[in-house]
Amino acid sequence: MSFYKKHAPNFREHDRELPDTSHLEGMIARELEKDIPEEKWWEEVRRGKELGLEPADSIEDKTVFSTFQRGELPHWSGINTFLKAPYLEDVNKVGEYDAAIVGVPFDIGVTYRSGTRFGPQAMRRISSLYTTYNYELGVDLRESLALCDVGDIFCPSNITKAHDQIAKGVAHIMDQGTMPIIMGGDHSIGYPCVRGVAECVEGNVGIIHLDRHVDTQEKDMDEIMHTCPWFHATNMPNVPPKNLVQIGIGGWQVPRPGVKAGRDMECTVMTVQDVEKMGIQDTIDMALEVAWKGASAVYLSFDIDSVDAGFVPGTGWPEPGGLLPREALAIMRGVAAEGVAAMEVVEVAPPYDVSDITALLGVRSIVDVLATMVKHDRLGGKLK
Ligand SMILES: [Mn+2]
Repeated sequence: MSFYKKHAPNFREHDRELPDTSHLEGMIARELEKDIPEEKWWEEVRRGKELGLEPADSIEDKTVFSTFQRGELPHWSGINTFLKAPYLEDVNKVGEYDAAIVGVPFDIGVTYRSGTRFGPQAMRRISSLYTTYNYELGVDLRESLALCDVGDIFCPSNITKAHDQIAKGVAHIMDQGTMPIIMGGDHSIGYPCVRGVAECVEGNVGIIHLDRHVDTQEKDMDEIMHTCPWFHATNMPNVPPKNLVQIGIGGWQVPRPGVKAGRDMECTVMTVQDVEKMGIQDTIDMALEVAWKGASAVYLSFDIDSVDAGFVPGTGWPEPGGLLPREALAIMRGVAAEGVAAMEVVEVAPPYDVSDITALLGVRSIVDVLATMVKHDRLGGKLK
């Protein structure tokens, strides 16, 4: 008897009717792709040839080639804005876009490892690894979202002055009706970012905050460090602490002064074990209920260290036992489906990163939130 027959002695056991696979996300998503337009892609290709010249004669496939690269391809080369979105040098025109990426290269609010000042550039660089299309969601950001990169906020080495610059920059973007996507920077920037957002919102702002650390103490070593943003943010009249939800908190790096302040503020805290017990959907539902209660906007703050240290070596206070990347992403997508006014990704510190994996997760959180908001009609419409 030949070997393969020993391996499968009765092939007819598998000769049954095939199972129905049409309900699989994988199958549904494959169908979704056919309804996505590709106009903007071809526009980009045309622009590439116009500005970057027709390719050399020996190039056989002349459809996507230009002599000088002006578009997405090749992924490894080119000038890296976030996702190769247009660089908007004139910020007076930011209102023409649905969402604006803004870097906040600031890290003098750290209490251990520095390096998050390089976070925005690392995320921009590795964002070139991604296409603009997401399989499961069936969304192509290039086709459905006017996205720009406004570059970085000019941050001086003074916490108060830098915070004022950040609040002014974020408020400028919000004020033009554009969603700010903030790439930090250390977590002290959460305070000025929310300040900028809260200035532009009529009504209350809730905060959904993924972190291992509470970040709710008033001062740390006499300054408003990255352990302090929510104490100050929730002192603003339209940012009630009762609308602050913290997810992923726990472990051995939570300062007791912050816990004490959080107790007084009556914010909501969920540990990793809470998330595990409740499951992702109940976590999302509870977070949304609390953050949106009486609020007219929600701010999303993703501290990359909310994720287990094994996945995010490039951060200032890595801690084992955090969320899995897919849990953090699923929670953020669930939050984004209801719409968020602005989002920050903080504490990506490239000097300690390995193979860009920390920066890559930071990028992923942004594109997932953007695509989810597009999918649920919470964002978009300015694309011309
Ligand atoms: Mn943290």
